[in-house]
Amino acid sequence: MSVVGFDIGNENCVIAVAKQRGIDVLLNDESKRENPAVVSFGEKQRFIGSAGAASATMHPKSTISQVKRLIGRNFNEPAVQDDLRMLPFQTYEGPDGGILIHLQYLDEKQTFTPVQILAMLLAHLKQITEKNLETQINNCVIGIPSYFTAMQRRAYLHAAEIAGLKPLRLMHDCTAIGLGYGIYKTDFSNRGPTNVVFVDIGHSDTQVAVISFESGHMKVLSHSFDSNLGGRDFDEVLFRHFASQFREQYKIDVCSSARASIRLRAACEKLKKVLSANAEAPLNIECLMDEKDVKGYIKRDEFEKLASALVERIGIPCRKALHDSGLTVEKIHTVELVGSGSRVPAITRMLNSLFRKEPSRTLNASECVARGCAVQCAMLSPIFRVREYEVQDCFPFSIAFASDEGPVCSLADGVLFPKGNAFPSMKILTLRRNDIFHMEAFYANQNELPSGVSTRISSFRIGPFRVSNVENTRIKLKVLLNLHGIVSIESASLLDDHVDDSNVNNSIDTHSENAEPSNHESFSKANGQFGHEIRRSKAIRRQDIFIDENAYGGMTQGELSQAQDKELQLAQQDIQMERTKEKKNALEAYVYETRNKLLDAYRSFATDSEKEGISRNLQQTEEWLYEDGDDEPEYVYTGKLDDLKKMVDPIENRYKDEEARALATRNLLN
Ligand code: ATP
Ligand code: K
Ligand code: MG
Repeated sequence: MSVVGFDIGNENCVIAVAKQRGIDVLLNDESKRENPAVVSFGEKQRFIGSAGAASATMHPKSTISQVKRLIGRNFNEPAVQDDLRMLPFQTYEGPDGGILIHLQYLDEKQTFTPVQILAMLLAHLKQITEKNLETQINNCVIGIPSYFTAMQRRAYLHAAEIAGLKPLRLMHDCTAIGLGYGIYKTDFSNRGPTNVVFVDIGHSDTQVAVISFESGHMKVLSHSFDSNLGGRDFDEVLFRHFASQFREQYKIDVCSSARASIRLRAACEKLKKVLSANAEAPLNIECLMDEKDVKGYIKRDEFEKLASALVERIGIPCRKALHDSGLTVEKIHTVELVGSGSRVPAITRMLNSLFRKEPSRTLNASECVARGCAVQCAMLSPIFRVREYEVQDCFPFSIAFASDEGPVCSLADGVLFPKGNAFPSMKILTLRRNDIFHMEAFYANQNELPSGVSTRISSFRIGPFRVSNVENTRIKLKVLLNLHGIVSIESASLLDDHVDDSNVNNSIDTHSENAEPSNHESFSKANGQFGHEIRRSKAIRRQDIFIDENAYGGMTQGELSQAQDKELQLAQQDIQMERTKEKKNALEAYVYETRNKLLDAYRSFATDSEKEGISRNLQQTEEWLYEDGDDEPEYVYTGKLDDLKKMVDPIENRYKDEEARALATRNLLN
């Protein structure tokens, strides 16, 4: 069984695996540790990861990147529209309000959901992992932003299922980072907890968490974020700067050309990276537009001025995380800076003055999420022994429940899990109802969510059931905020107080019920707490009630298996094309090899006319490969190879016979 952690970034994905001696980050076919989050549809096959990034400029309209921004979101959200404007592929609103990606592939107009694209990416990462480990994998832990809603989390689970993966946990990125940080560290003070702020600045977002460490235990005190602020925004500042400069200087409007925009954006990203290490940097792009070569130049000071508002904005989630943790700056021991977007030096300076200490970079900035996820996977895997370590995460949004009769919880506005609630967590809701009823789970506070995101989670139909005496009957709901951060009603039961004691049997639950809503904070403790305060020990008859959940924006089983079939079909096409390429290469190699042998090994075993005939055929095949035979089905290449072999094999056989004879003679002499 495998123990794998995946970091799915908006720009880069990282794979980490746990081995007995520690955590390894896997290399892909190009020997890179980072896999671009890109799926590119070429002429006849898909290119994913590094290969996808390489084919992006060739097929801009059928190259899908930044799918993390789109997954589990609605087409009409303003933030989604902002993203779509910058992405070169075509999108439409789906019938459920989601996003559909349209592109031309294999001579057809094809439609994919972001879930399907993410599944392709995950399947690619799975393939790299399996090749490296030389075994099949299923179990994994996948990092997600803490600000993901239930709809986004479910979308990840669906994508994983389509890709043939089974996430044991979707883990908040910063929690994974904290785990990787805490589990190996042995020098925590034993005079109280060590409080660390983690700041992860990625491609499109910034996440902050305050985590308190003690030996054998970590507790996330707060999560906060800006879901629209990352490295790409710094690129955009440079892009706008140079686009306007080139408009004046060269009279070109870069924004009017998709290709030129992609190239200038890519050049600006490079420029930004150069500025992280140098005080100034040049920009040169040949033939950017209208056959014009462009030149530019910028100093780091000037870039920092252009980007100063962005740098300031990073301070906002930092202050919020600190505030929500209930700690003051003096109580923070360390600030750990991760995510490749954090390499801009001005960010370090801002954090230094905000937290009044130099941020540390003791973690591997681009690998720490995947590494932490691999550690978590090892902890959750039954075959792996990991030291005892408790991870307590907290959930960043308030979750409420309402029924057809209004809010159901005793807390304000129906909130059952207030913001900051530790999870996984099980809570009990007790209601009085006499017939089938509906419940709705939703995020209680729109302001806690990224702006414009829907607050809907799920609706539930509970029943039918029959109650004769409402006074004596309660409906008990077990509500679970699970390990993935998805809330659901796990079970509903009807409890009837008026039962004769002599009727006690298996279906009777003799524990008393706590006041509503009762708290069972952490998963491990949930089971033990039930019988704790027995106030009245009365026989209660229990009957399970059917729950029908309708998850907002989820996929049906039918849609899932359809997507699985489609993915299989696409994967087979890719494999077929790879095989065809191999066969073509084999033919080409045979031509060269045989030509050399004719001059060398075969020289004295073929007649002149045989040599001539074969040479002519080799020549023809070579020319054909470069012209008409450049793009043929597999059987054509294998057919040609067989034909050539038929001519060459007799000579090869004579040569081999002679070799064998010579060897036998040598052996005889020795
Ligand atoms: P996210 O976490 O937002 O989903 P991600 O994990 O893919 O995205 P990272 O790989 O952490 O993101 O960071 C990518 C960003 O880091 C890009 O915007 C890239 O330009 C930026 N970056 C990489 N190297 C440097 C550097 N040397 N200086 C400045 N920025 C850099
Ligand atoms: K990453
Ligand atoms: Mg990241």
